[in-house]
Amino acid sequence: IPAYDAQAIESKWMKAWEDSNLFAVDTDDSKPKKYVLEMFPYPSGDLHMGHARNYTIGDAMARQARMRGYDVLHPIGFDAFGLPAENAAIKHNTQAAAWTYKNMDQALATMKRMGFSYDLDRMVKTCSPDYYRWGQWIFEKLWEKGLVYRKKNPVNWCPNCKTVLANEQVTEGKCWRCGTEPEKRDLEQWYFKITEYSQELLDDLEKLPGWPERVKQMQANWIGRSEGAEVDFTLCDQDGEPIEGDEGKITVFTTRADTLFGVSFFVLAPEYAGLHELVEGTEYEEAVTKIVEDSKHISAVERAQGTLEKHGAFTGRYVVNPVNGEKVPVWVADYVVADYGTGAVMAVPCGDQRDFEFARKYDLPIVPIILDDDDRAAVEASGETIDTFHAETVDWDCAHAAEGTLVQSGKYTGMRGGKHSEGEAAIVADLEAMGCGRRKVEFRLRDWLISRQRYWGNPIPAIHCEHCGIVPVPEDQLPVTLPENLDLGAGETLAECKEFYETTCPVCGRPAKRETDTMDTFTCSSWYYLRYTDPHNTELPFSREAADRWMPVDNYIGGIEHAILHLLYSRFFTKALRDLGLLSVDEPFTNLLCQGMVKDENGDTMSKSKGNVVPPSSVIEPYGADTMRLAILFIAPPEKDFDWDPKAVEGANRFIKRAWRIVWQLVQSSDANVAFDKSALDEVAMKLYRERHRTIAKCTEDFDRGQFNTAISAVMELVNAASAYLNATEGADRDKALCYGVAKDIVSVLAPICPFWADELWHEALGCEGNAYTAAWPEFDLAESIEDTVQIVVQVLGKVRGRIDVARDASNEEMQAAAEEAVAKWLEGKTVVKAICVPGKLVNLVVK
Ligand code: ANZ
Ligand code: ZN
Repeated sequence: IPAYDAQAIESKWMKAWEDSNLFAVDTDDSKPKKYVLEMFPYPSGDLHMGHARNYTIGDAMARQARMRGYDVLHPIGFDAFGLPAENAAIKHNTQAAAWTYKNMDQALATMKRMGFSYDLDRMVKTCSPDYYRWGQWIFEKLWEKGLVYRKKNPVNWCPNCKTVLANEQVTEGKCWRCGTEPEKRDLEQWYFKITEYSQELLDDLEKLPGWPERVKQMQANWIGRSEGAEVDFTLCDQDGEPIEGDEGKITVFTTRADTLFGVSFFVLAPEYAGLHELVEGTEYEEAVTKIVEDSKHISAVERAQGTLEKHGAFTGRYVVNPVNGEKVPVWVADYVVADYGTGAVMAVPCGDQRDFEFARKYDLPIVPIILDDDDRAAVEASGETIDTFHAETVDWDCAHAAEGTLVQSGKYTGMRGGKHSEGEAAIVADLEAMGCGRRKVEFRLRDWLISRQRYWGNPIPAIHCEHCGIVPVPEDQLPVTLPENLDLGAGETLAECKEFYETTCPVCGRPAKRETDTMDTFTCSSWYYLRYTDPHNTELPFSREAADRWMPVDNYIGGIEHAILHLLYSRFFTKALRDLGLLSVDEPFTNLLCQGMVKDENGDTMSKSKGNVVPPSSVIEPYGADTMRLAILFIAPPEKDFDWDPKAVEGANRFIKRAWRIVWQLVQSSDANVAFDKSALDEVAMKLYRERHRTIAKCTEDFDRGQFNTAISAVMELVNAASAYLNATEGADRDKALCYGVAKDIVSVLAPICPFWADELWHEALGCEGNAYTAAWPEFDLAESIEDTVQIVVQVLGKVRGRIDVARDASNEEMQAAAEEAVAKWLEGKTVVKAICVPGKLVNLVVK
């Protein structure tokens, strides 16, 4: 038996696969398609363990799908624009492109070394003009469709990254990339109108049973749909006189119109559009201005969470409550955010905790208008009724009653209150009739701010002309290419690069200025999976035919950190491109597998700064890529985190070597030319035969679910069974066809996991042509794994007296006869009056 020499085998097959272009896509319409995709990497350096895990999972799936007869698309590329390249270029005084291409080459070499079955002819690099050209083209199509617009708005500006951030990119109040707290700046920026799709993005989550529940939940929360109503309040001054000179009303969004009788004050967001006019020149202006200024230093996310101390000031104005004509003071406070609802809130401190805290702090009235069941019971116990209940204030220490009975609420008193309650419906109906309220659905999702003031990204294809306004770059002039000679080290930006921005207006021909913002790199990763279906198309980003042939992606594998941003943006792009007539599907990814993290031996996340990174090369060099792949898949189910364990690598390596030996031994006892004959198998051989069917059945099912660890356990059992067979038949006759068949089975089921190992055995041991990769997945029949006999329990008067083997299909009479024989000594001198038979389980003999 030849020794297992991982390095020699792996370099031999790596070259052979490349030479024969083994992983080129067939595009064979007669076969069902399977699109297996791993989230493409950002080329920040060589691959790390997290990548290795991600791609190993995808590769095992893709390879197995291919063996099972699918036409498989399994591509890779690079998400190559972005700040790290720019920062590295500044630091090392090189070009961002050079840094990026060097890293991509390095990562690619490791991918090949790992044996990943990518069709490299379909590679997409987002920084290459033949890709980003189509990103610009899509931008212009979306623009034509009204899905792109510019707006001046307070935006999140990261002072460290020197660019604006989308809402989604501010996580826990910090820049998602560098952790710096963003500032608010009023800037005119480009937006994608993702909110046009809010409802569909929410509804279609139901079309995704193959996604983890928690990811769908996160998306649903982010989209944040709320059903409620808008209510109009008339503005007035201290004496109840209507205020002139403006619209004269303030509209709020509320999910709790049922609580209108409990409104004891009003709160505007510090950014509320009409706020300044309300207080201008009054004694309240100073205090209000201070709140406005101070709130700029608190992120909208934190403000919306409602956990911070609340600050506010009275504006000197009032509004009239439409349901009871009462005058209510208007405040400004930082816990109300500008970009939700109308930026104004009717405060009901008895029902809303934020309003409650604010009322306590500023000594505003808290009028109980809704009682929960306990409050109600207490009221009734004191002899009062709901109708007569009267109280000016409460002695509670927090807001009560998300749901309960309405009190002190005019004709609505006694109705149920709460979200979507009877009381809410009744009040909204009346407001609608009075013309001062209407049903409203709000979404938390905001439009996607895509402008970035950074160089290394896709230039926004627009031109600013003093005469014609902002016009798109004509299609035949795309792409707008990035200049390569920017002096980033000296701090030069696109906005300072004359050669780039000086241009002429495509409409009037006068001198004009090119847009210098680039697109958020998340725009590049929102459609790369579509470009893979048709990567060389020079007429379109992809043909509809190609997209429809391959989409949706059947298995998408990547990290949970993309649960919101990337996945939501990609879903939006798919829907928008569908509506442009470019493809047919509604959703891009049918099944989503979020792989767990690889942590260090102590359960810490690996990072360069902690110095605890285990590079893939530290396993590949001593043990080989197959061992690495096996270890990664065996150590834990793919969606679970695991702590890196060098022992797992050793264990995987031991198993590979053992399986190698067993396959060779089986082959040496076999003859490929002897036809298999089941009836020739003795009981020892039958055991191995059954194990073979069981293992393949289990592997097939587990691979489908991505549960490689249990599939590998099953293969280990088959290897054990083969070893047991070889031992039991030492020196005796072995079934030649069975030995060959099982050897081939072991190689086949491990081929998606240990592909180099498998191809070496495929050729050298099994003497087969071609590759295990293109061979068929072994057939199985679960029925063949079942033994013909079963063990059953024999009881006498309910006590276990023995166990016997009976034929699986034995009749009750046969079971009883066998049972009586087995426990004869317990039956001496007695008569069996009855036998209770449970087929496959037990016989209970009732005796006298
Ligand atoms: C009166 C009320 C009474 C409210 C009550 C709640 C409870 P969701 O469910 O998230 O949609 N609200 C509206 N706009 C706001 C803004 N811009 N900033 C801060 N809060 C705002 O929340 C809707 C509720 O959040 C609305 O219903 C409003 O307070 C508040 F017992 O109105 B409610
Ligand atoms: Zn012009």
